[in-house]
Amino acid sequence: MKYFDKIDKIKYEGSKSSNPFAFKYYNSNELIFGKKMKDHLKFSMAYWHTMTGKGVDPFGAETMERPWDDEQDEMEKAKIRVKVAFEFMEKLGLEYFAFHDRDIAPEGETLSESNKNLDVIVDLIEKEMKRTGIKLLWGTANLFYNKRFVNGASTSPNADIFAFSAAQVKKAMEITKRLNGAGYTFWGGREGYETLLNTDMKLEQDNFARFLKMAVVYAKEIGFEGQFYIEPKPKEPTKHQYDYDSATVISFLRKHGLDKDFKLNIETNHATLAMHTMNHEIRLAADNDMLGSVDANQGDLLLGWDTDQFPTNVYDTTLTMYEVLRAGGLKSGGLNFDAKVKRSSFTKNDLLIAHIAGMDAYAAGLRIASKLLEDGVFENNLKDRYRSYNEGIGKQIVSKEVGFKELEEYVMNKKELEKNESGKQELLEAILNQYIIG
Ligand code: XUL
Ligand code: CO
Repeated sequence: MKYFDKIDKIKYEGSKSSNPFAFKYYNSNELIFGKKMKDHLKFSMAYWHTMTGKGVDPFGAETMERPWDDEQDEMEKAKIRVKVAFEFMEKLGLEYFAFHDRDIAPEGETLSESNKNLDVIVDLIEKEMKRTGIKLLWGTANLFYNKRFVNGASTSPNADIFAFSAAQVKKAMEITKRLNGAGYTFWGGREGYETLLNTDMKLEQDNFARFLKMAVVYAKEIGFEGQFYIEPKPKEPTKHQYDYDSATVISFLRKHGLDKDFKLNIETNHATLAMHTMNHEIRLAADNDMLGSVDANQGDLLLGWDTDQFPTNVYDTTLTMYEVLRAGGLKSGGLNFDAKVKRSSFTKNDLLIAHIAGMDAYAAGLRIASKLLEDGVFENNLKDRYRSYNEGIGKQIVSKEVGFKELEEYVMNKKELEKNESGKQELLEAILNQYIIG
């Protein structure tokens, strides 16, 4: 049975189109810097929000109309969802997807039962991937939903939970490898704490590093060559998440000698919860050679929690794509819509429309960002602003030829220092507007 057969495959109709089921800006094969738009953007569907998200919030029950979920048996439901997922991705021309183990198959009473369920569903997914050519961007394990993870997974004070988590990740890595996943993501889930009154933070963080090392060792053992990612998030579900932001994760990985084995999967709403902009987070990762992938969504700046909305803010998508292009693109990564439709957007067609809106916003952002880069708008300004480091004393500082004594000597009897110049922020913001509005 097909669930989206009343709507044709979504096509590009251009910015004048009023068809809600058409792309206005995303023209998949259009070349930008000699590369197809779709290969710059590598859009991915998040199985958890799109296939299993039901619209519950702390105040209310499910709202989503998902006719394919009418089946009562959990395994049957999981099988139907595979078909729906691929029908949906084909309709939109989404070439990638991402999942947690528990999104695709129900959890059994034992790990062995859960693994058997997974094997059945992975068979089906594998067939659909062959049929459609759709690829797995990354896999992951859900180490936060079940009550056993109440005190964390690899950072739980209970070693049995550490063991269970390891076994669960082992299987999730195996199925990711089997499905040729380009990556495997570790999002902290409940790896964090509420109060130091009951927490041995050092042991918990060291255990987290031990866990990641075991994953690296096991990947080598099974020949999994996908990229490992860590996804920073500052808070929620715990007050102090250990993977707070890019800077925290990078220093943690370096401390434990894991920085060559991981890159970052940076999520827009997590960046803003950490009081950073998304472009800051990406720039920091890229400057440290750790930009991996992007969880594309947006938060609501008036709310203090992770709303995971579809990205429609073109200002933000422009600056995100600017950083991605500036960093030379996403290699193994892509733009994964870790985004859910609003609780009140409950029809199945809202799912299509939300993805179209997100894809269009990113396509528009990509186009604008490529022009900004091509015209050297910000890059030329940077060159000019920092030019004092290309000659004279600045050059000597950069090439480590001078220390405090030489610098003292340089300024000691100088009556006038080189004049400071305007940072031109408003001018640059106005130019950015010109590029966005056209
Ligand atoms: C949670 C979140 C996760 C990860 C995968 O905020 O972003 O969905 O992306 O576990
Ligand atoms: Co995410």
